[in-house]
Amino acid sequence: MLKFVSLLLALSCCQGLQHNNIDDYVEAEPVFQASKYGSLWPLPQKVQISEVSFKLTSASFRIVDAKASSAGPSCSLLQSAYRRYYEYMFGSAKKQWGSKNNRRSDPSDLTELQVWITSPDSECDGYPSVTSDESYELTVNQPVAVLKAPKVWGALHGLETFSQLVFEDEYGAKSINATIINDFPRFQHRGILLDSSRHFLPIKVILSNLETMAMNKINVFHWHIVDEQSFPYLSRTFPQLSEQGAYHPYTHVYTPADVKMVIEFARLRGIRVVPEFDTPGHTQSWGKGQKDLLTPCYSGSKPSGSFGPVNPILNTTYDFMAKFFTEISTVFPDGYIHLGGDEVDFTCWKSNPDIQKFMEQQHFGEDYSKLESFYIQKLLDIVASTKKGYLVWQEVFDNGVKLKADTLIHVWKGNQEQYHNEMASVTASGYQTLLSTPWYLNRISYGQDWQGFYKADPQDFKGTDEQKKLVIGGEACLWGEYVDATNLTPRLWPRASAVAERLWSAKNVTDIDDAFNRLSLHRCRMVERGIPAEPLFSSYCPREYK
Ligand code: CP6
Repeated sequence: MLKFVSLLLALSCCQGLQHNNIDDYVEAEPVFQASKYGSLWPLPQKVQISEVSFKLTSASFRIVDAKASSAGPSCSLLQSAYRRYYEYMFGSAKKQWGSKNNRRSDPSDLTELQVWITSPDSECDGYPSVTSDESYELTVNQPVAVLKAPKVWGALHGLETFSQLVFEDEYGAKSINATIINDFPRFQHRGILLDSSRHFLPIKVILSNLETMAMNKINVFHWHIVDEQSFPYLSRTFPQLSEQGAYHPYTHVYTPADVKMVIEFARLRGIRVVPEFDTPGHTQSWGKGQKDLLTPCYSGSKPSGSFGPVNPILNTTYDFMAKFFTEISTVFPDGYIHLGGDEVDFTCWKSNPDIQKFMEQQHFGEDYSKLESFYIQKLLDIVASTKKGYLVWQEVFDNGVKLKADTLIHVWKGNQEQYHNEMASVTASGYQTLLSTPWYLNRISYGQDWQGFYKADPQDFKGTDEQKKLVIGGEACLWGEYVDATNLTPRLWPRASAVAERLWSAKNVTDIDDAFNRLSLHRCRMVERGIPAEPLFSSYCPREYK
């Protein structure tokens, strides 16, 4: 077996050797070769790495505000990020951090990273949004390294990149090469969906995955918080929803304080929290705590005792939704709410005589997708009145619901040809869109499936440049039927990292061998940072036995 190539050789080039791919795993001989980009992930837009290197020591190195920065010591978002990244680079060396004396240093050491927020409004106390400026410029040189960013959001990404440039030489000393990086995301919406309904996800699992999202420059946590199986969201307005609908009314719920904590933890890492409250389907758990919300199904002329989707023909349904989404719009600060609208099963609606009568009155004929649209349209009006934008699953568009022009259509269905067609027709209608179909991480198989995730490109469909611009990004989905706290993290990472690079880096970053080499190191770094990310292939990490 070939030896792991030392990170010191990160600058040597890498032609000729290739790792083995999925098709020859039987005789696979793992070969690791250093990328000239070291362990950078996702790859920045423009990178120049020189062969000149500097040493960093925990005793002498500091991350500080640049004098001209518009964010000073009062910006706790940045101050806590400095501490976080200092600890990632040097371990939790509490003694060194903050002690001004004992700063012995070699003249060739790099002693400072100055963080300079250049725009007058740093947005330090704000929330990230779909239009946030996430760009940054990083210059590592003597005597100091400088990280320039218009807003704190770019600075957070730049700190992560800086920490990825630091490597250990063969004696364990920290080093960094002189480097110039100019970076910004290819897509504004780079998300991960987690599902806390099929299995309850403890807060600490959610937080640790937000931390990992930041390491991958993922900026949206799509929180599929409730579904058929359980309703863990504790609503102040309707507490009976989780009292009756959660797996457990006290232990398996997200209290208002929990939700606040998730949102603030995410904000400090430049991550938006977009909640999904999926209706009218996927709502069995809602029915337990809210009488008459769901449609009673009939067996012949009698109610069967079971219930179907939300009952779209009662005024009480819309009164409930108005109150419920008014609460949601104040609890979640993001500009968008995901309203679901997927996979509505019409069987129960069809069986119910009151619904049949309503269908006749409305001249819907036998087309129950018209009834679904009737419901969704009323729901969209309710949510629009809370001043929020909304995302919906593709069925809502497919059914021809009249949508506000700024609605985001989330494409999740079909094979490659089908989702390409869907992206083409959604954008031809002028809507912005978001892709998930190729990134269902809940699907697992033997081998390096990350390569398939890596190769999918959200703009690879037939359409004009105008249409391509309407693609705002994508999301990796980890549906929860077979996932709970025991297996969530290794199932998500580093597979979601493949999606992260596709959504951040330039379109022409497609070298799968270079990606393998960088991703192997990035995965080892996640492991060193305490994240149990699964291996890509036969290999070992440089410091795994420490
Ligand atoms: N739950 C909800 C799900 C899925 C969807 N919506 C889903 C469908 C197919 C697969 C995985 C998940 N579990 N509410 C579809 C958007 Cl393969």
